[in-house]
Amino acid sequence: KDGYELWLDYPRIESSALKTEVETLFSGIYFFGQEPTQEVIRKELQIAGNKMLGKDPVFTQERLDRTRLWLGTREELAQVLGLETQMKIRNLGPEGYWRGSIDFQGKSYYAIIGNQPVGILYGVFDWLKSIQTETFDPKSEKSDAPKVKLRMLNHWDNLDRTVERGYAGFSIWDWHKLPGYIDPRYIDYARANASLGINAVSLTNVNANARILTTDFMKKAKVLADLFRPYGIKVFLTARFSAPMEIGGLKTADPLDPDVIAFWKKKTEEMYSFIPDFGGFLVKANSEGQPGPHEYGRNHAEGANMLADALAPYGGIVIWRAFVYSHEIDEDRHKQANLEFEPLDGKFRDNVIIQVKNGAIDFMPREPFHPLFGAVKNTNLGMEFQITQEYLGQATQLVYLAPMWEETLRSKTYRPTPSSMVAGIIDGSDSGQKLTLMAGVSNIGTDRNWTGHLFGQANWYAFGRQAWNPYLNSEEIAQEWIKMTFGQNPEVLSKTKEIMLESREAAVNYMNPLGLHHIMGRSHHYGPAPWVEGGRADWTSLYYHRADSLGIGFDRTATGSNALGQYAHEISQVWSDPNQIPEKHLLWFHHLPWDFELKSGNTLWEGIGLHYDQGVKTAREMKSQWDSLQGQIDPERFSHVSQLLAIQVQEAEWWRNACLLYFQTFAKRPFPTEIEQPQGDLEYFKSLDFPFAPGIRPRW
Ligand code: BDP
Repeated sequence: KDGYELWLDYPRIESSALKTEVETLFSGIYFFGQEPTQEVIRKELQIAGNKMLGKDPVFTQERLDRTRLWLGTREELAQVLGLETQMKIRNLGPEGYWRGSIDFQGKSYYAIIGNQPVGILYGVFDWLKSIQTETFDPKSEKSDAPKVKLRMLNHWDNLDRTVERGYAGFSIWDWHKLPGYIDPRYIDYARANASLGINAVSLTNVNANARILTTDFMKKAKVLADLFRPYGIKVFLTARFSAPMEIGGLKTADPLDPDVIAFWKKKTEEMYSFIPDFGGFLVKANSEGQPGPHEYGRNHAEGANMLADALAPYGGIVIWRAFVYSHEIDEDRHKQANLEFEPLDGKFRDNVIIQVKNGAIDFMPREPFHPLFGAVKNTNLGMEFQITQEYLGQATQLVYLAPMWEETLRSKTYRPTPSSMVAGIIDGSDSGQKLTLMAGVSNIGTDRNWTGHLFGQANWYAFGRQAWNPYLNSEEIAQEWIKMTFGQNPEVLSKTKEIMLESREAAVNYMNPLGLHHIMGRSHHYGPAPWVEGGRADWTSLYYHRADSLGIGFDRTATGSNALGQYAHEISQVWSDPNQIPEKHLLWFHHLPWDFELKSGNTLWEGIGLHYDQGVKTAREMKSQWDSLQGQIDPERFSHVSQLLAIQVQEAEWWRNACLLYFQTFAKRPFPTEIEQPQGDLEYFKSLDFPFAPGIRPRW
């Protein structure tokens, strides 16, 4: 087992009662409709049946006699459904499903029903999951529907197949061989996404190449869109704002220029001629050197609306990123998105959604939620999480990210209502927005196991589940994933779950405890480098930790940058006080003396030491927990994870030693006696260089 099958491995059913139930249902399957989506369901049942039961399912041609399982839409099954059930299903919306048993003419059938074929597909995947996790009960009914409209992967894949911040090999999109050659992986990718309800993908890097919008590349993208359509997945592409100049021969990309407007209209029209259900454009503009409307004295709304108008006739949308900051602005980077977007509230078209990272800096191991959530009233806001572990150990570390996302989604924003939280903004329940989005920056690549680290799969999985329902609990998601990935062994389940659930806090502890942030290696972001200085200030560690002889931390209260002022009053008031702010965010918002007293009674300096040390201890525990499972997990996956955990322990020690030795040069205090004393030579740590670290394009 090498992990290629992901969570769709469909192991043989062990429980004999369950096996009998499932065998019966697989012995007579009837499809009411014949759409392409039904065909992909048929194929999935074929795979699942063979793997779980060792035989082909029987697909029947007539709906009663030999049939046990019905698959169809609500309309197709209307005759056999009571009015109440019909209403219930109707209310689940286009992607919802219902499954349960139906008695008809003295016989009982199990039915999986959607309003649309894609709902049936989701219902089937959910049913197969219930079999894999041994929770299937033919007598009870289940219905579900996604809470977020667009559940999307953002690939940061370049056309040359390198992947920005990708740690799992190269891009799975083989642009060179497209449109002629269809890699079977494309289908397995679509199956995996559909099994989670992911219904949109942006194929290309947000640092975009205009070439993707040329006719040749549209033809390639069309092939992928055609393959993904039956799986309910729409294709989006990133649009480079300067494309009118680069591929359109224009002298400007000014969004108010008639030729520029005409260029985008024509491009969009052409796009829809190839991909009639094209999702739209994802745009990074005026950020980190990317072109945008500011070059022409226009604002984000003018830029986004111009594209939105081109897409509107076809039902397409613009996803415009709020990850904007410019080094020319002498302002705390934390504040820039709000400064640029709050004044534009209400100015964006209805088919524009602003995609906001979970935090205001950049996918740190822990960030307070982004202050844009709750700050605008009339702007659609979507969530952007990063599944790829740019700042969380890349592909050498096991860090289960769902608890981090859960923490953000459940953060109280106090706006628009006193009980609002981030989840209620992005799913529309509090914000009232109709267009809703959760995007995750993909961690997928050509590695045989897709994600580099086997446990990276759990993050892809968890992202899909939380995008479907942002209120799901990360522990339950972990449990599902473990059962689907490793089977039903209770010891494997309990130990693996424990490892996963403690992994994120461990990473925070040995990397960025107490609100420290952005102190990793320059540009590749691998390993500790709190000493990085020089060059663009907000790309250095010193800018963020501000350690000096007096103390450490970034003052973002009213005496400092006042980024805190961008949050609701309920938050800014409490967090302005270093004794009241949750300690996990302490140094994010406060510069404090080394002897500041923490809740534990330790000084800040001691607390920093204790956290780093705790992180290392947990990493070691994770490794020994895993190793105790030897013989209970197949050797290939066992050894893959075990070796990577050994690396993780070394990296945790490296983080602790390097950071503590470095911060000690300012604090000038001894390390707390309870911790393992940091070993090594600071100069040596500083000299380490990683010119070939993955995930960045070589900068010659
Ligand atoms: C940062 C990455 C950079 C991305 C940027 C973005 O370091 O490679 O281009 O985010 O989100 O996390 O645009």
